Amino acid sequence: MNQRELVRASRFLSRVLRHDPGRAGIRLDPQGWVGVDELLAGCRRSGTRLDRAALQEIVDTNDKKRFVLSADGDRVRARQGHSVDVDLGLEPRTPPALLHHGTVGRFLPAIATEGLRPMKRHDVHLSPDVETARAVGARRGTPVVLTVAAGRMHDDGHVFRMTGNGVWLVAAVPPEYLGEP
Ligand code: HQG
Repeated sequence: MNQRELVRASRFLSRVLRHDPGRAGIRLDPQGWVGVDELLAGCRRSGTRLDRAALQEIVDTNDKKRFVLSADGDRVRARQGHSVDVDLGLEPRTPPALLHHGTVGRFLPAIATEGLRPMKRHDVHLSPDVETARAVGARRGTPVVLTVAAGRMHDDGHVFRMTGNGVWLVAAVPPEYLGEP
């Protein structure tokens, strides 16, 4: 598979493993896993070329390590970013004092009153470093990076989790914990 086909297959995987498994005629288990054989068959049926080697390559080389194979290699899932209901089984963890969220100016008035909400995803996604947050915000325009007082939130009882690729997840961030760096 060439690079373009790999990117296209990777986008398709994001869609079916996070948002719309029905598009490939597959079902995710409650933890978000699907059997590799079932996934590959579903991709074939829905017209996306993907074989075992290409899947492995996507898992290994995806820029954000969005996907992970089970230890035995029989199952695969997205690490985070789902809109379908899954329980990723991530343990609560103590976050660093500060985390960062990249967004754009047009959302700031709503964020100032409502705080950060997960919108279509399960959780608000936060980045440990400003650079990553800036890149996340830049997907939508000129990025604005907000600082989240994660340590203080944690002390106040908010539950944080971290995915295997370093993204921090929290249900919501009330406005009193937000600031600009
Ligand atoms: C904004 C990508 C109005 C929020 C990225 C964001 C990340 C509000 C958008 C990951 C709001 C939601 C997540 C409020 C939040 N009012 N707007 N109260 N609260 N927002 O895509 O953080 O490529 O769901 O600022 O790289 O942008 O998918 O979240 O702009 O890691 O692997 O509403 O998705 O990773 O957008 O991105 P998203 P996000 P992947």
